Amino acid sequence: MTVKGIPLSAETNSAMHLVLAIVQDVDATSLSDSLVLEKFGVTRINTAGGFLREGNASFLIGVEGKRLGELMGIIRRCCVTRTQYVNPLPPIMEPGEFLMPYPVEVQVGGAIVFVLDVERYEQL
Ligand code: 2BA
Repeated sequence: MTVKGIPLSAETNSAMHLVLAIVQDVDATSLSDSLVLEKFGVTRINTAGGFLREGNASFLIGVEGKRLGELMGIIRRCCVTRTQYVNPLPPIMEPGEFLMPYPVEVQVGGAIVFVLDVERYEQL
């Protein structure tokens, strides 16, 4: 049985995955466009990284196991590793002390990807 072309058998449902991909803001539009073009169902959420505290984007993508490789290829192609410089938070200083903070190099991306097994998926 299918609903809008989505197989509902328990067997096929167990092959569904939810991919959570956290990507840099600059890559988000190209990733989103590519996924829609290739007919992946995708939800984009504006998020922020805990370390850099900069905006990034998180994608929720429900995908059948057989398209997982294709999906990972698109994410890999669209999301680029970049170097950023961060000014570390200065330590608490005593009066009269002076510290020149040096920026620290941090590599960000291409993407942080979590692949979760989906127990049940329905489009109601
Ligand atoms: P942020 O937390 O802003 O981290 C940005 C980059 O800073 C990270 O890049 C990593 O290179 C570095 N970084 C993060 N925490 C660090 C720490 N405690 N000490 C030193 N360097 C640190 P990515 O690893 O590519 O991560 C990019 C973004 O993906 C992260 O942004 C965060 O939003 C998310 N992320 C990464 N790992 C995660 C995880 N295990 N769970 C949930 N979200 C994660």
